[in-house]
Amino acid sequence: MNKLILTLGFALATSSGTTLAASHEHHHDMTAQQIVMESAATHAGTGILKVINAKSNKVQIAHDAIATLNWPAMNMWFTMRDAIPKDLKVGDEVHFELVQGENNQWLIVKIDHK
Ligand SMILES: [Cu+2]
Repeated sequence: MNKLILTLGFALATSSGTTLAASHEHHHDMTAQQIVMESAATHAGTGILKVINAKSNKVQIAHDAIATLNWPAMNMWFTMRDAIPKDLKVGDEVHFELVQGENNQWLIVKIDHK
């Protein structure tokens, strides 16, 4: 969560009223807490692990509906930000957390047994 820490650091550094970069001016009236919430944008989901592809570090999950994303239940591939936990196996019920990474790709940043 380096990005999160950097963003929060930026908010604290700029809240003292010194120079504010033009590209960040829309954050000017936000509290540090609001900036953290916006930049985190983590979505939680649950589902069943269908396929594990260790080589590409991807998993396919039959996920339940994710209300915060307006997603219906579906079968979907996700890239793991970190290594796939070794204790997970196909058929397991899982809960996970998603963030949108670069190239708008959805990354699982946390996954565990439900
Ligand atoms: Cu989906």
